[in-house]
Amino acid sequence: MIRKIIHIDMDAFYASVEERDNPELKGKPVAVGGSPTGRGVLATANYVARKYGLRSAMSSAQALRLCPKVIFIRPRFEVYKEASNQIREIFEEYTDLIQPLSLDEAYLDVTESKTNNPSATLIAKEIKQKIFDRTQLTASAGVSFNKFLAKVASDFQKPNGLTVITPESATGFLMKLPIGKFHGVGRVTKQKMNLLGIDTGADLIKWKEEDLTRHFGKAGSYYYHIVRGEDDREVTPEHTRKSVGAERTFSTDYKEWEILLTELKTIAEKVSERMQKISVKGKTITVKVRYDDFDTITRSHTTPEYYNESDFIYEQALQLMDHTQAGERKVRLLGIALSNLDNEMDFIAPQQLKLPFPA
Ligand code: DCP
Ligand code: MG
Repeated sequence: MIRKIIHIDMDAFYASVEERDNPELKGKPVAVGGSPTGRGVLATANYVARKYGLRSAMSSAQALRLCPKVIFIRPRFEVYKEASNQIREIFEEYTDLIQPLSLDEAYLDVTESKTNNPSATLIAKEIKQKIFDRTQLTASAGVSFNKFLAKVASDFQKPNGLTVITPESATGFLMKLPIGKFHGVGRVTKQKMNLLGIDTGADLIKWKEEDLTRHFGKAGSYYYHIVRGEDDREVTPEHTRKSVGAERTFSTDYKEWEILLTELKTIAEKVSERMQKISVKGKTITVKVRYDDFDTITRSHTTPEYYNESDFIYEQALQLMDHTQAGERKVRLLGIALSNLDNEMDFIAPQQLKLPFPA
């Protein structure tokens, strides 16, 4: 069966959000990232700044040399995250098969869409329109029958583009495509390919798989298939963990306050350890108490800041214990969970958020 895959990628994402929120920036070169006086790097640059050669991951100092008029802006991740959540909600109107790659980019499998719209192209158009209506930001979309082609397509007519690659047009499209535009061919590989005389898909397709693997290892095999438009990777929705918790059922029911607090402390430590292991913090803490008659209650509290430190978890849990009847009634189970986690996009390509932004 032929699949229908859409790849959506926001245009100059961080920079576009900054322009939207500060119209004075429109038409001017804008870079989002660290300071040019420190060791800052660019997260991204708007399209005006790109004309001067400014690019993601370039040092801010170099950006300033290339474009002395560039306006530097500190990233505001909370705001980008908010926009990211908004586009995610739009995707969810069409499918549950959503695989985000970063805050601004996702694959959607709409082979069977929730709206029963048989045209992936029309869905992509609608999504772009809704994104613009709700966020005042533009996205580019690629529509095709596999992930590789959808991704290449979304990049093809940026910004605000919509490119469709059908099974009939795929070969023609790929033969003309410059080798650097093949997703997965980075700068270094591109140079190496150029030296081997591979400048376009038409050059690449002449190579035998074994020769490509000889030069490029395992990736050679990948190149062999993508230039033929072959990619059967599925859109795998990543489920985000919603909470981290721990609980203990006691061998005997306790009424003694000190014992209960000691147990609470142990549980807080366990929760903290689990959270730190997967590097998440949470804002909402919930304490669960089951009394000896199996009556079970929960008490929650939300703080403005994210945390995962054991002492703080214990402190918060302790306050919630005051709102229970633990101690007056015997307790058979105690639990603590933290939700409202800061990991909603935890699975995104790590290079996208790892860049240092000196304070
Ligand atoms: N980003 C980052 N560091 C990088 C690359 C990207 O912090 N090395 C951030 C800033 C970008 C966002 O992720 O705005 C999305 O990355 P993209 O690669 O999609 O780049 P843009 O959306 O900025 O531009 P484009 O229009 O090319 O997609
Ligand atoms: Mg983008």
